[in-house]
Amino acid sequence: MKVVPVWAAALAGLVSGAVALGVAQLVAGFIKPETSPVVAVGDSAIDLTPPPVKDFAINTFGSYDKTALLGGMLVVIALIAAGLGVLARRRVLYGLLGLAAFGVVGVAAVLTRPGAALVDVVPTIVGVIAGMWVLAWLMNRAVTRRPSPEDVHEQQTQEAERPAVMRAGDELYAFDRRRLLTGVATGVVVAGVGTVAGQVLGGRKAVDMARGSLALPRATAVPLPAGTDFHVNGLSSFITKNRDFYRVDTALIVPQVDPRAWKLRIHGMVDRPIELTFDDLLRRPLTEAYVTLTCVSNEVGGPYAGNARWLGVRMADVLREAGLQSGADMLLSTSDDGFTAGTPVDVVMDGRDALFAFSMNGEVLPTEHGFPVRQVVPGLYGYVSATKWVVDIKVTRFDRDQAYWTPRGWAAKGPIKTESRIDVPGDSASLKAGRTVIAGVAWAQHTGISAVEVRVDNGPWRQARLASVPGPDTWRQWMLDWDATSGAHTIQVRATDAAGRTQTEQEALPAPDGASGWHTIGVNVA
Ligand SMILES: Nc1nc2c(c(=O)[nH]1)N[C@H]1C(S)=C(S)[C@@H](COP(=O)(O)O)O[C@H]1N2
Ligand SMILES: [Mo]
Repeated sequence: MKVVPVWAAALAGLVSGAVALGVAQLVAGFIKPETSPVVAVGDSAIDLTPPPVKDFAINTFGSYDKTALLGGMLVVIALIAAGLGVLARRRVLYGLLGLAAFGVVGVAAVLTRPGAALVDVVPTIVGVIAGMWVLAWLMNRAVTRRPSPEDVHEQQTQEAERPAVMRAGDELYAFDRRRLLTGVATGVVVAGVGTVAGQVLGGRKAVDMARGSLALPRATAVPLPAGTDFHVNGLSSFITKNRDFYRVDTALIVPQVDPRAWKLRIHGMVDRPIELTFDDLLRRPLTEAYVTLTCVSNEVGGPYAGNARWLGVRMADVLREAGLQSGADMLLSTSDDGFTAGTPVDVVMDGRDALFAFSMNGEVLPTEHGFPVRQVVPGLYGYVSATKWVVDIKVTRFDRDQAYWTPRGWAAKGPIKTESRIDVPGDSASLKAGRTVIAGVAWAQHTGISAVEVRVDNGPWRQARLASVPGPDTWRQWMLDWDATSGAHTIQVRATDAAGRTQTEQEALPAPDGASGWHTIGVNVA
């Protein structure tokens, strides 16, 4: 096979890898999308990220970084596949063994995913077999046999004066570029069709359609008081649009949960275990509430907070029906994709608007925010409460069970810390001297914000004006006029909650239980 140039062998390896993934994707489409080896390996990579690599882990949850993770994985896979092609140039068997080893990694990843079944390995195995076959086929196509030595010998003896086509020691085979390239083209088509068809079969379309055709029950419209929004340019609007709402989760691909198949099981330390269908949920008394979600991995001044109007069923109503047994202090909720959160029972039962929500800002819950049903609990960081695609609740105890982030170095309980953020001006902004506006949002969910103060260059604290709020569970806009004088300035903000506690100056990083400190920015006034 040495007559095959290195580039051609690498190309054959690359295409074999692509066919393996494409075929796996196609078969995964028939079973379920999470059984795709790429997704399983990526999800495992996310779950296995060691706690010390906190920064990486935190960023990995954001949706943008998932694209980066997938892209990075594909580049690595492409390099390995090309390498295996080059290896196959020595002996095809080496390349085939390499692909098989690849398959073993994929199978291991698939089998260790939460809720994995043996059948889930089928996409990986079929894909790898297809890839191996294509590699052997392409390497075979890459060469044509020159006339055999016998032919040559005959020719030589018959026509000794004619130059020999081949002399002893010469290659028996020649590289056949055209046949290889037509084979490569076929492989590319198979890989592409497999990937696309797998995606379509994967149910994304089906769930999107089910989502689109859902009629929401009429909302018990909660009137929003006037004046929740100052409409200042650059200031976070009181309601965060669904498409602008931050997204944080461990799911590499957004779980596709068909509402017609969805069930919520409530079991564990309850008198009467319950199973609810989506229709059951819609028929119950509904509650609508404005709640600001906050991520524990949000740094002071960071973007991982958003406010929406949620419609759903009070968790407490359903749990009371199941009958909570004494001694239970934790609700261990599980998502369709295996993520878990541990929520304190007393918080959910104390009368606040803790919801099984199916609507966000008047729309059916977007798929990436947990369709068909997610939890929303005012006052708790998302990682201990806001389970998206929720399917199971085990009523249990904190000393018996652990949720996803606890063994990864985050606190078991996660009450939200009072925080305030300066939205305008932006950090390191250049301003013109004169009258300008400093504005932002502050939150202390389920307690409420009663004051926000701002100071410039360590001067006296000045009271900011507060926008109105519908209740204690949302963030609150604040603003202050400022006569900017030329030079460099530092601006700081601090909030006081309705219980009279002023936000701590003590700086803390997000891990293990949320960032704290005063948001501080610098500006330049010309
Ligand atoms: N299934 C699932 N639900 C989840 C998570 C997750 O990783 N998986 N992350 C939680 C975290 S850490 C946060 S902050 C919120 C974010 O909700 P959002 O993406 O709708 O903003 O979802 C929570 N629910
Ligand atoms: Mo979070």
